[in-house]
Order: sequence, then C-alpha cells, then structure tokens
Amino acid sequence: MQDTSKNFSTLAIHHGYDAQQNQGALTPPIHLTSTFAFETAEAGGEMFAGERDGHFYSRISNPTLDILEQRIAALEGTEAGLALASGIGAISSVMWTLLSPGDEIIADKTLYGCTFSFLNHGLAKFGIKVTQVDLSNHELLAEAISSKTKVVYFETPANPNMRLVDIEAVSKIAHKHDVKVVVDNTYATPYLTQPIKLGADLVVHSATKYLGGHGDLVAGLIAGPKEIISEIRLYGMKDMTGACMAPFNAMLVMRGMKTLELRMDRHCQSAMRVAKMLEANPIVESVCYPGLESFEQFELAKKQMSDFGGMITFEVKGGIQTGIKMMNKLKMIQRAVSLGDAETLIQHPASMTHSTYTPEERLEHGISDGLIRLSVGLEGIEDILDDLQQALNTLSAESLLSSVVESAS
Ligand code: 7XF
Repeated sequence: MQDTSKNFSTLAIHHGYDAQQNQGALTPPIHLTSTFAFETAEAGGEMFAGERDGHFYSRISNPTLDILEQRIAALEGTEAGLALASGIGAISSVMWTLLSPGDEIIADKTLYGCTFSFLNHGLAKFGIKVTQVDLSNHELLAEAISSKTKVVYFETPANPNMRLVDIEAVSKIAHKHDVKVVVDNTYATPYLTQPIKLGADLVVHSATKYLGGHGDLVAGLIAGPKEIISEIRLYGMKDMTGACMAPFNAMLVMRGMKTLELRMDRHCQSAMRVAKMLEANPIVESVCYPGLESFEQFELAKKQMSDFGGMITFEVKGGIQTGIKMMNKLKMIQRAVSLGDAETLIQHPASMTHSTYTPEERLEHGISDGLIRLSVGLEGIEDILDDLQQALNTLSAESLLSSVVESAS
C-alpha cells in the first residue's frame, strides 16, 4: 500500500529495500537464480501448496523483482505489483486471467498496434468477444456493456492519437455492472496520473518506456489489489504467458524509476515548448498535445493529469509524403519507434507502430495516415527545437519553390 507520508521520488528510490538487510549494499543485489533451495522437502511442498511464503522458481517470483513490484505498487497507490517481460506480456497475462471463452471485453477505440492485434486477433480467436467503442462517449460505453462484459480496457493518453479517457467516469459506469477497469498508464506514468486512485482496478505498463527511461530494455509491470495480482501471477503469468521479467532488467527498471520524477518534469516542460513551436509553424496542419488550449480534451487533461507528458502528434500540410520528407531531414532526432527515452524519437504510426491495423481499421479507429508521433526527449530544448525547425524550414522552402515553378509554368 502507498506510504502517503513519503514523496513520489522518495518512494521510487527507497521503497521496499533495506540496505542493512543486504550487507549494507546501497543498491539491491541482482538475484541471478532460476530456482531456490528448500530447507526441507516438506517446506518445498508447502510452498507449492501455497501454505508457506517464499520464492521457489523465478518464473513465479524472485527477490529482485519483489522490490520493483513493491515500488510500482507504492507509486500507483495500490497494494501489489507484478513484473513481466514486456508490456504485451503484462497485458496478455492480465487478460488470460480475467477472461474466459464467452466473456466480453470493451476496449477504447484507439489502442497501441500490438494491443489491438492481441485483442482482435488473439483473444477473439479463443471465443472472447472484443468490442471497441469511443470511451470518451459514456453513453456508448453504457450501451456496449452486457451481462457477459468482464473488462473495460483503455490507454490514456491513447497511442498514437493522444485521446484521453475520463478514468473516474468510466470506472463508475463499469463498476455499476461489476466490470473491472484496466488502464494502460504507459504514456502518463504514475507521476502524472494514478488511475487506481481515480477508480480503476488494475494498471498495466510498458516499462520499456518512461519507467525504464533509457531505451535499454523491454519490460512490463502491473499494479492492483493483492488478490487479483496473485491470481495473475499464479495463472496468467505462471501458466499462460510465462512472461516473467529477468532479474537484471528489474535492476535496470528500478534504476530508471529513481529519476522518473526528474525526467518527467523535463519531458513535460520540453514537450510544451515543442508543441507551441509546432502550433505556430504555418507548414504544420494540426498538433495534438494535452497541454495546448486547442487540445479538444484540455479540460479533462487538466483534471486528470498533473502535467501533460512528453508525447505529441502532429500533421504537416501536404500529408504524409511531406511528413516523411520532414522526418528524413532531421539530424539529431532519431527515426525510431518506442518512446519515453532520453533521445527524442519520431515515427510514423500508420507504417510503423500501428501497421497491425488495416488502412480501413486505422480510419475507423481515429489513426490518420498523416499522423507523425514525437517522443520529446531530454536533450537541450534549443537543440530539439532547432532540429525540428531546420527540417520544417526545408519543407517551407521546397513548397515555396514549387509554388513559384507552378505559377511560372
Ligand atoms: O511490449 P512492450 O513493452 O513493447 O509494450 C507494449 C505497449 C503497451 N502499451 C503501450 C501504450 C505501448 O505504447 C506499448 C509499446 N509501444 C511501442 C511504441 O508505440 O512505440 C512499441 C514499438 S512497436
């Protein structure tokens, strides 16, 4: 449970670890072991029967992961956590635990590409009905819920188009029908939004992103009530996906989380500057950033997020062909998927992260082909702005030139 007497960073740095219990080692040891020796054969049997606490195999639990699990629970303000091999490992372990054939899941209209794929091509194949609705329309949600609905699932902000979902309002509706609410909190992180405090039941993360923060690992985390986390650990993760996290990665994620607050403050500050610069540029058609007054859900963003994050999407005039040209002119900013790293990353969702959707599906799910996604990194803000500006300037010069040529011919 969250220790409310402690500041966010204090929890991220200290929670769940006592150096004096570990020969004074300031940072937690990495328990590189697949199995654990039992004191007696009876003790082993009791652990397997769930009658005695302790670690017995690292696909189920490990002391290094245990600290990370306590930390994510503390940061999300809930009882328990679970560390997994990837974000998709976390999402799939949750779903295999909460859903059975014949059940229904309602997901938001816009989801990260492989989550969309897991739901529609994975769960659906096993007799689970997947319905995607725009969860910012609460009437649509109420209409979609049936007696078979077990889970409501969404990302907020959503990858890639930044749409927000009102966690409090959706949780109220879902709970009236005894439906569990699972929120992918990857974009906001617990530093900006704590879904469980707003009524959600479970939080999932791609810890590959802001929590790890350095682009050097793939990892997933889940947080929620002890009882559900235990079920996910002993069924979804242990038997269904086997997607356990490696102890070395747990150490890297914990190292990243120590500076989450500092990094997020910088990501937010820089993203706001970038969003304003883009909005003011005549070659830019539209910008989506929750901190802009022009953002359609600006009021909800202010209510639900303590700051507005490091992710921006935008479109340039001339559509994606011009957008691709612009991406190729960048000198420092890296053309890469993933997000939340120190490096500023740019990518084209339609051909990259969301290419698991058909073009028709992308249209239906609000993912425009012209969209460009920017993960604003931690470099000097002037250098980020300069790189974007020089790339946009080349487009302006080219379009000016082509209009001169057109008018002369
Ligand atoms: O399994 P992963 O650790 O890669 O996490 C999956 C995942 C889950 N939820 C959200 C909101 C995500 O953004 C992701 C991964 N997204 C990356 C991206 O959008 O760039 C993946 C690169 S293909």
